[in-house]
Amino acid sequence: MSPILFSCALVGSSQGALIITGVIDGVLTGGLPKAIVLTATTDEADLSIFGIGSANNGGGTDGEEFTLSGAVMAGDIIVVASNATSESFFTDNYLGLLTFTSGSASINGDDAIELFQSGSVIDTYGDPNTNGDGETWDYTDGYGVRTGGTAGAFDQANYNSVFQGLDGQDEATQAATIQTAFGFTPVPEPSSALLSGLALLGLLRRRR
Ligand SMILES: [Ca+2]
Ligand SMILES: [Ca+2]
Ligand SMILES: [Ca+2]
Repeated sequence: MSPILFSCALVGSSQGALIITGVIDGVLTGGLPKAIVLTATTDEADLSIFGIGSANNGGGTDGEEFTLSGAVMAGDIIVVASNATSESFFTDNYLGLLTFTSGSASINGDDAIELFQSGSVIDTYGDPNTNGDGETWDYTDGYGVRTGGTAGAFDQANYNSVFQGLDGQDEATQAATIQTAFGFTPVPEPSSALLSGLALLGLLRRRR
C-alpha cells in the first residue's frame, strides 16, 4: 500500500479516536491505585461510543463493562480508576486528567484490557484468553505503559510492562514513578505553593 493510500485509509476510518495508554496496579492499601489509562488521538465530541472491559484472569472477554461519557480534545488523557480512592490518587497527584471510576478497572496484573468503540474491540492490552501471571505483559504491583504503535491487536513491542514496578513504594514514590512512566503533569509541590503564598503575603504587607 502506498503511503498516500495508507493515510487516506486512516482519515477515512471512524475508529481510533482513543487508544489504550496503559494499566496500573498499585501497592497502597487495597492494592491501589488501580486504573486503565487511555489517550485521545483526535478530538472526540461524544465519548459515549467508547467503553472498556477487563478480561479477568484469562477467562476471556467480559465485553464492554464501562461506557465513557463527555468529550475530549486530541491529547487528553482519560483515567478509569477502580474506585474513589484510586481516583483521588490521580486527582491529588496530577493535573488535567479526565477521570472516571468503574469496578471494571479493579485489575491486578493478570487481567487483559479491551477498548471498545461502538461495541467493537479497537485496542487490547494483553491476551483476554490468557492469565497474565508470568506473561511478558504481567503488571502485578506495577504498570504497563505504551511506548509506541497504534490501536489494534496487542503487541508487547508497543509497551513497557514493569512487573512489580511499584513494589515497596509509598504514595509519593508511586506518584513519581507513574508520573515519569506516563508523562502525567504533577500538581505543584504543596510546600513550594505555600512558600510562594507566604512570600507574596510578606511582600504585600511590606508595601503597606
Ligand atoms: Ca471484567
Ligand atoms: Ca485478576
Ligand atoms: Ca497488586
